[in-house]
Amino acid sequence: MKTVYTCFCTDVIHDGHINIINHAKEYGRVVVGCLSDREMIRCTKFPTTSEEERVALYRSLDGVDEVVMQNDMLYDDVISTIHPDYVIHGDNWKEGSEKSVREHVKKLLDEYGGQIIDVPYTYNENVRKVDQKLKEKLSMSEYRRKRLRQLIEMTPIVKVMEAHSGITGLIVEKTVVEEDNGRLDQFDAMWVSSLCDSTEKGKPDIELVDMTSRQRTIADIMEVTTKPIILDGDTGGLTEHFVYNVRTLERMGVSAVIIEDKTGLKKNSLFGTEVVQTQETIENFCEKIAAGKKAQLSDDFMIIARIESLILEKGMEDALERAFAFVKAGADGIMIHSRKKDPAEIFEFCDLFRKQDPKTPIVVVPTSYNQVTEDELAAHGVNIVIYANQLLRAAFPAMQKTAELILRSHRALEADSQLMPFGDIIRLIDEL
Ligand code: SPV
Ligand code: MG
Repeated sequence: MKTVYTCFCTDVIHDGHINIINHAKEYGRVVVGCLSDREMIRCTKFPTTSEEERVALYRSLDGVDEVVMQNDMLYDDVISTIHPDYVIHGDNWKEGSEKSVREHVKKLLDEYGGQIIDVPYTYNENVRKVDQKLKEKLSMSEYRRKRLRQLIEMTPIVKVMEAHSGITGLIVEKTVVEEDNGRLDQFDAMWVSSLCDSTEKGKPDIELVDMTSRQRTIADIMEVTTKPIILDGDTGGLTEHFVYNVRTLERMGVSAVIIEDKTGLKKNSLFGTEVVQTQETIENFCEKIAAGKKAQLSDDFMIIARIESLILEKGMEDALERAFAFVKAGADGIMIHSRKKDPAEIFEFCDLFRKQDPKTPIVVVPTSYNQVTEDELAAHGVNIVIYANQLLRAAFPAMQKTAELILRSHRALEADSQLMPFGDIIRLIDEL
């Protein structure tokens, strides 16, 4: 009896999956692989059910003889243990981001004479509806909100990119790359930065753009995306206001707010000690955290305390004292910020913090120490890395250059070669 293997990475079974099983049955014993959570995330398919639930679902299908876990998106683990005679898949993997996966599987099978069977991809109204429903489910506030906590458990480091509009949200949502080793990767979540949200509106980063406006930016992003959102909540404002904002944010489906331990007129941290900035007392900031935690209704929402001691040159001991106090007051995570050109003080903080607290998530923003890699950060116990402003900083010089070129040329022709073709921009956004 031959063995036919197929990998499923879905929470819902539709006509396409049934079609694959029916084809597979004709060739032999059908083994279905359940792609692990960790790999599903990297392939842009965030699971809405657990691995156990998916395994049970696949087991219940007519025609399936065995279900196994697949822990590698490139199939190395399952092919080396099962040695299937055939790997069967929808022919959509011949194109797009999964093409490299198919090529890798083919190489593995060629080594012992295994074969790929490409089944014409089923795309009908039922499949379209199921896909749409899944997408909608992921964008619902209760699913989106808890996704950050799930990601912290599922992946060694959660990769967060800034978004400050619908279109930048779409870039974070949809950008997928194929790495040199053939694996796919993508961002896990979005950061709604006070710097970018303010700069986009031509305003300084001094808590001038009010919470109603910040919520409008979040709503714009949420309308077209499904990934979780972390809000840069600046100082959190008055505690009496913060508690209302916590309720609003969690109701919207925001996963976390990060508030920084400053008081008075807040300026951007990257100014450091060049401008007057006052750190809040430990006692007052703990009260704000505790009030926020008391106000929130769901278990999913996270209030993360951001420590500015290293930015304001108050020393490592002060940073650590604050970190432990903020966690005790109820903070769900700690963000430690630095504007040094290398990550030494961040590593030192993380190592010392982790000695006493192995679990509380650590968040970092490597804007100035940008040589650091995600693997290095994860090795020091960091759970979330935020790329806080790079999309905005990439767009601004491109726009400025184009404005200058048109002004200088007294026409638009000279700028055209640097621009996205008109046909592409009008087709960029999917209509419902
Ligand atoms: C932001 O992105 O607005 C931040 C991070 O708060 S930083 O600009 O580095 O202070
Ligand atoms: Mg900010």
